[in-house]
Amino acid sequence: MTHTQTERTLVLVKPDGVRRGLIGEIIRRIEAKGYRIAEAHLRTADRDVLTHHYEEHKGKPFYEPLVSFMSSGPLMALVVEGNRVIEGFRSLAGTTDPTTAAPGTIRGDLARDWGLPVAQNLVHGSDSPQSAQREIALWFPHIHQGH
Ligand code: RTP
Ligand code: MG
Repeated sequence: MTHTQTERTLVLVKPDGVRRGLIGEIIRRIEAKGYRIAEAHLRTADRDVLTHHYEEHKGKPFYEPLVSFMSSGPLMALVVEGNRVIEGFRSLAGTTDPTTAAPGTIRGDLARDWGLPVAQNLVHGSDSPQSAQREIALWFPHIHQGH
């Protein structure tokens, strides 16, 4: 396999991950995979940043519970760098629903259930290069992305 592509993605350790003391375990898995933490910032997100972050979900039934959950305590925002890390981190995280996320993934191993009314699934990862660029600019506005 010769296809290599160094990328950056935006990862959030969501408030459930911070509350449960899993920042270290999640970063350990990211680093063990060979990715590099390029930026890190612990903060409680306000509704303004979350409105922009989740604009694709506006109007969906889980939108308001999602914004409330995501602003319920500190979260850890990370810029993670590595070979094809956008797709790779999504794979490391597992599918959205922790119940069916594969064992070996962050959500499959560590997240417990849907945590109704909204999935409390420990992490977020950008889903495309366009999302990654937009989300890194949103969470780390001082970074120059060079394109
Ligand atoms: P994320 O954006 O957080 O990385 O997760 P994702 O791509 O796997 O899932 P997405 O469809 O983008 O949904 C964003 C987050 O909203 C919550 N959610 N709850 N039906 C539900 O109750 C529901 N659907 C989505 C989850 O926290 C999900 O990660
Ligand atoms: Mg998503």
